[in-house]
Amino acid sequence: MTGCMRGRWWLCPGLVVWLAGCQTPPPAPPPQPAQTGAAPAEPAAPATPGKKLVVGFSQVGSESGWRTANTESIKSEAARRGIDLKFADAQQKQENQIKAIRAFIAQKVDVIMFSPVVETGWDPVLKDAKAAGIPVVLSDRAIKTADDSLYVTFIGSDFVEEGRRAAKWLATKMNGKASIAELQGTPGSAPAIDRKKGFEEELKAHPGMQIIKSQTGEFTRAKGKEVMEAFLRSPEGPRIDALFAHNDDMAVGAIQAIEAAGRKPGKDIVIVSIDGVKAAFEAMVAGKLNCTVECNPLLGPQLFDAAEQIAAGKTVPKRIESKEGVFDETQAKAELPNRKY
Ligand code: GYE
Repeated sequence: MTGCMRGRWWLCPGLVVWLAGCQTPPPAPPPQPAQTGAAPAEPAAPATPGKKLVVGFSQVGSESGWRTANTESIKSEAARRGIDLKFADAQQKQENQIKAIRAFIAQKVDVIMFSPVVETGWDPVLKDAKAAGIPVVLSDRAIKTADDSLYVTFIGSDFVEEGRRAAKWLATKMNGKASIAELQGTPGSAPAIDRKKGFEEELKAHPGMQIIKSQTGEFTRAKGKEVMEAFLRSPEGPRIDALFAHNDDMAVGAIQAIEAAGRKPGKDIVIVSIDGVKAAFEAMVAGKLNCTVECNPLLGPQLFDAAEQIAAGKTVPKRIESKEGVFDETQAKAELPNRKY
């Protein structure tokens, strides 16, 4: 018997209507009965009034300022809504996330959410969640799967677009000519893969801009610093006049390495990164970072809106995008007091 026939609407192919790429999701349509299968479907069981919603969340880790703000948004929003949140930190390890998800299945939580550290390798555990009838929400990072029915919705940013925005800004700033060092995020993660893709896509329009060094800095300050030191010591080091860091933390680490090497970050080496955390705005105000492309970590409200709708048997969009902008050094001072993370 399929989940559909048991009235588990979130398992039904074709029921979720909105497509990837929608900037502003239209208002949620009224609850619908399952539409596939010959037998009349039972309505999805709504959450029992008065019963606390139980949500299991497996977080990537605490690698960056972005992640700290994301965790805080999730925890505070759950508390505000009286949701029973079971939170597990995977310390950047997929095996820990798989263990946490299995524990949530055993505990029969109402909804499972997780931020997948890497894109692949999730099908077996998500099949178990599906078999147990527990809906899954992807938070911030997408997965690669041949079976989209393994999750209900993915809530997060368009990382390819962020990469494009970073390259567009850099091309204008450098007049289409640059020797770029790139600090990549966690290997195999959606933001590292997609930000690189978007950035390189945009560079094609600017033949004078080339990536001459590229390596992972694991999304951390310490690794960003270490790898930038190595870049600067390499034979290509003296030619580097621009840096693209996949997140602000690595850019902040790289700034230290650039200063230690006797060069001026923000001037000798123009720096663009992604996230928009407070430390990036402070570095811009200090003239050491040139631009940050915003990636909104405050996903708690959107995540729990979705969890509550799912538990109430309502349809949610398959893809929910967070809204974000681009801020450069000319706007940093005015924007700094508004930053919430
Ligand atoms: O950019 C980075 C964090 O998945 C969007 O993960 C997130 C990324 C974010 O470690 O700072």
